[in-house]
Amino acid sequence: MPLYREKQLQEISQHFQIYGQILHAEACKIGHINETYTATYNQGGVLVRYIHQKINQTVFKNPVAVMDNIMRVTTHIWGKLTAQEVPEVTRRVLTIVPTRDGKPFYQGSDGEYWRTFVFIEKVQSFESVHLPAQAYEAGKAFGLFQSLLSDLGGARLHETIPDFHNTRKRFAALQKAIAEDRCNRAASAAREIEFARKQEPWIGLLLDAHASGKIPERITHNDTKFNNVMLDWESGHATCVLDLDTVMPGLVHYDFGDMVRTTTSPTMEDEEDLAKVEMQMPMFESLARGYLSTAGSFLTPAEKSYLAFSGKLITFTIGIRFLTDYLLGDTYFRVHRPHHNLDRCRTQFKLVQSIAEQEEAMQKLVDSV
Ligand code: GN1
Ligand code: MG
Repeated sequence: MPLYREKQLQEISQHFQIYGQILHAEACKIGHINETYTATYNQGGVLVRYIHQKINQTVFKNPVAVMDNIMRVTTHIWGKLTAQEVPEVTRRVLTIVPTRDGKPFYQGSDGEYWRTFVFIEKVQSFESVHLPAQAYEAGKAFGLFQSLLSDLGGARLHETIPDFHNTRKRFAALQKAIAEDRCNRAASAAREIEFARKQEPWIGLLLDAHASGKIPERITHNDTKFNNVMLDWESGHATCVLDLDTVMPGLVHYDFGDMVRTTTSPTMEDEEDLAKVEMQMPMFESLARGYLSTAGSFLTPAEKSYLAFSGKLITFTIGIRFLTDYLLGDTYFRVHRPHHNLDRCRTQFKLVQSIAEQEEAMQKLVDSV
């Protein structure tokens, strides 16, 4: 990490209510949006770690609202788990470290927003799933998350990114990017553009089902990719879910769909060898069983009937977001190589195809659980 960053983190760390001195910090490469650092502190001879994170304001226009949601959600979950006498509650929900003036964030003189979390030790996350048991754990953890928030009182949570999973609007944004073709990249993505256009007939199905009152709004995580689940080193069980920036009102399908996207194919999100990308039924079965073990009690039959479809829809939605960003010149998702967003889009579209081929069988399986 460059020296100026170390210096900046030293300065930022002083604003949080942390005992001891910061020794060093490492940049964490996971995640496409925020800037994250793991910092080690010397607390009277004992080394303790914290997470410092800079909120990406291009993506999150209202960081105060983001932190307000996160405080409410984590406080609520902590209260419920504590009342249930669940052991080691601070490993099961994120703990925000307040600033010295009692706020959940620190705003620097440059206008940037920083926040700090307690680092959860002896857990790890993975970019892809190796075992069905891991898919089960992911489903169970996010189902529990939704279930714990199903009775959150007070005002509706802030929509930290309006229309985040609105596939119709995402599709319109893609159409616009194609028409403008600012970076002269449309020709290199001709096949993907054609594939995207062909899917248009079904992209509004969930939005319509919600508009007609068939499926309800709930509180959802909205970014349930597998690397946002922390698994205990020893037991392999999920302890906690991360990345709460997009917790807001949504449909349960946004969460389940993104889990299908990130737990059922053995590959990473940017796998270039498309032959390896496929929806594997044993993974899906475990995912669905895990999810329904915690969310099954509150889901309505109508909600359940769209679970397999949601996998296809959300994978497609993220695919067109990658494609749009590629056409716009990679301004949203952090990229690590040329055409990275196009590669990510191709992987998603291959998975969409694989899900479409097995959609009926997937839904049958959900119905049988
Ligand atoms: C972004 O930052 P990260 O990697 O958790 C994105 C998600 C996408 C995901 C694709 C706020 O999440 O919506 O599904 O990349 N988050 C935001 O990997 O746009
Ligand atoms: Mg995220």
